[in-house]
Amino acid sequence: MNAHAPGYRTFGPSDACDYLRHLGLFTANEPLECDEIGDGNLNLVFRVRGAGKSLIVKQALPYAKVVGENWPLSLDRARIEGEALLEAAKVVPAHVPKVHQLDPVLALTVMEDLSHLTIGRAALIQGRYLPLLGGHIGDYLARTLYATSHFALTPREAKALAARFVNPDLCNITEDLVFIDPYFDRPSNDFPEALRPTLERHWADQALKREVAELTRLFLCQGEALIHGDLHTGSLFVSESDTRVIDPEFAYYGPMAFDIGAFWANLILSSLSHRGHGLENEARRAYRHFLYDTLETSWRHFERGMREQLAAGSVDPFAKVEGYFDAQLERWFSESIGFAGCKAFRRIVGLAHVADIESIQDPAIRLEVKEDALELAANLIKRRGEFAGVEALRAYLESAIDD
Ligand code: SR1
Ligand code: MG
Repeated sequence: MNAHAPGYRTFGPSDACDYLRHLGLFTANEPLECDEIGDGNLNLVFRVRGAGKSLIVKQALPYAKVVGENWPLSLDRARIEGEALLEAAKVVPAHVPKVHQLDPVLALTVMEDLSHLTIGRAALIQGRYLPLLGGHIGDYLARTLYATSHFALTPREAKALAARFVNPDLCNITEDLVFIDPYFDRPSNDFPEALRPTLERHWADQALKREVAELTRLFLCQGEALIHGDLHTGSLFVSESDTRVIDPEFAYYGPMAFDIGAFWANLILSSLSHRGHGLENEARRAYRHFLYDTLETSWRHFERGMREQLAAGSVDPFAKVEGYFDAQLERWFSESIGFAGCKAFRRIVGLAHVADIESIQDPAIRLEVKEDALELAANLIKRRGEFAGVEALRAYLESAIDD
């Protein structure tokens, strides 16, 4: 229960069934099966199955599930998530789950069940090839980010939209867990003691901290577009032919490159992690090739999509000034690399880790991968302005991860 939210109550499986019956999404007498399947950090997720269909009821808890009731969190994130999915559906309906109902009082969203697909992170750990993933994510990024930016909206329209997505609690999680805590010896951090000497070196690196401070400032101050805010591979449902982006509860008006960097960080961590997942040399190299193709394709689709939309019309009077949009693309590119570094660094040091690396069975390899991830992440952060283009970034990753 949350004293600040009249009408809110925490659901159990039978509440989820009754709720869907009440909405007429299932008939009154239809036998239903319901399981709580949430494995994320923050919410309850019920899958309700009837004779011919299956739906998801996702409900926010008034605290962070992963930590407990002593970390209260605004229930408004459920409205933000549902509304962000509806905004995305206006421009990329093929890449988000269909929303059937949004209930801000009960802090829940009823949506399409995508369990015929696989969570992106699990697919990458299994070494599955997803030939359309990079293009789909690049398209998703180009469409969602352009549509909510000042290239597509007047300043007044953008401010009205931004006002609906003020998300201080969830932004604060990112501010602390992604940008601040991992660069200091803080109690929320979680790392093996064997990593401490390496971390002490990074913590003493003033150049690294200066660049992280600048990227933090962008996250705090650069409200360019409605971003997903947590676009890691666990926020994707995938198959060989389908890609859906889920979980935009961290959505707010922020730097576009934060979403791009989040996706790239998770591809890079996957690439590093395959040292410990049993693929033979050639198979590992081939799989890394696929991961870098995915990164490169996501950027190419993003860039092409942004240029196409700009050519089709922009409300920004400077949009077609020679060199202006090219400069924006260059900025988004280098910022994406920097944010990728931050998102990779936090997954090694901070509170929330990634299964790609934690599931490596051999502790020595796991530690080695963590050391390498930190080194690579720090370099991406510090050297983000040095890459001439996505081929150069790819070449750097290929040379840095070459075991
Ligand atoms: C307390 S929440 C920890 C992490 O889970 C989410 O997916 C976000 O990445 C957040 O930082
Ligand atoms: Mg999530």
